[in-house]
Amino acid sequence: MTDKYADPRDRAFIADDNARLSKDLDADYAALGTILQRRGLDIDAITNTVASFGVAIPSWGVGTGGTRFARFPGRGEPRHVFDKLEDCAVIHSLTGATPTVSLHLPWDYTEDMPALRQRATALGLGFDAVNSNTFQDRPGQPLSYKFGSLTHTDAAVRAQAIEHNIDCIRIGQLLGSKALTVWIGDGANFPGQQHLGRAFERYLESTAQIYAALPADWRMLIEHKMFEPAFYATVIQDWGSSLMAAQTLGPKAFCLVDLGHHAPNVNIEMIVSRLVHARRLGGFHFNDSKYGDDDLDTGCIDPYRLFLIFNELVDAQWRKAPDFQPAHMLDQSHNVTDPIESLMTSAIELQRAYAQALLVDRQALSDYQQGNDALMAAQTLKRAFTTDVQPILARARLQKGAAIDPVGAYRRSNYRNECANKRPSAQNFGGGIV
Ligand SMILES: [Mn+2]
Repeated sequence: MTDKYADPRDRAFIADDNARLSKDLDADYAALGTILQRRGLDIDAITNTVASFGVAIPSWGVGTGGTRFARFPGRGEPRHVFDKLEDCAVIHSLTGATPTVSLHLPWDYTEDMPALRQRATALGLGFDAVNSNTFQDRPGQPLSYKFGSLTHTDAAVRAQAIEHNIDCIRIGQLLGSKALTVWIGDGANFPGQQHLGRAFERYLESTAQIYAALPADWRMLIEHKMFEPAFYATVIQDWGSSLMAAQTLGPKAFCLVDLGHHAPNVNIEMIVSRLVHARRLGGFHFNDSKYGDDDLDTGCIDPYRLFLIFNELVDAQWRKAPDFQPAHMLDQSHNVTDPIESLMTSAIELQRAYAQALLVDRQALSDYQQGNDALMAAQTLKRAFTTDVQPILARARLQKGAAIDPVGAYRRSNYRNECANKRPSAQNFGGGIV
């Protein structure tokens, strides 16, 4: 490998990289096509469906996240939101799977939001949900969120947090965003510290004021989280509280499922199914975890769980479930990898789970369920999951002018080296575990 830099967003560079790999891909794709044909599946139709899948990149994900203990900065990290956009464009150019960016405010605040939108448009990117941040104090902020924000006992603190969320909506409108994601760190570290019922009532009062400021075509996404930073009780700790809040607020409020925000071994696909039933599945923050809110790369620990979640999503599409339009967003924290490589890998893993779920023989599964044939029902899912869909994913990218081998192409481009030269190391990069 030489150190020569090539812009990984350049179509000619990608086409050149693909040229080395396209012959093998053609052979693999034809072979898989034959296998799927025997199962009554049209590979091209599946490839086109996979190609239409998109997931939003979290702006905070393109920098090194860090843990509660330390943060080890990476080389050439983005210095501000404009740099973050450039990195997001690299991810989208190489994967063809990440057409939008999800911003975090005030981390991504800039005086000139219209210029940010212009730059995004020039890079072929749009904006998904904006995320409000009332879980930390920013410099010069009059009142502290140390003991809560939207649920604080002091009405003045609640008013400040409400105002910030309404600001986020205004900024989101300037960017063409259509949703506000609300996650709060509010809760208690000790039994007795907080009146559990009253805190929830204060949450509903505060969010009702934010909800009232939503434009007609906007959604409010309520993100639950079982623990951290509150280690005894969080106000919106699970999908039950989230659903109650959404149903209380009104038809524009939905539940957002962050895969890492549950107790270990919780059946997340079951939660997805219930939220589809309630018509309140607003979307996802995808990541993976072994223990808690680990924010590891999507699909790196338990790809079968990810597949089972997509199985529910494809089932909902297949049944034409009403009000079913979940937002797909990544929410990861990268500590030991190049964030661009991790985010590309995660976007691809989502497409993999989606492709596998599209292979499920739904009529057969339904018949096995009806006949109480547990073994064959389970095998029907396993057969789809164990099919190597790599040629479908690569072909979907190729069709869109993206890379057959995104990580390989990225490394050959020397983009990170170029960033390290161009971007003096960032001291105040906004990031964290959310
Ligand atoms: Mn999240």
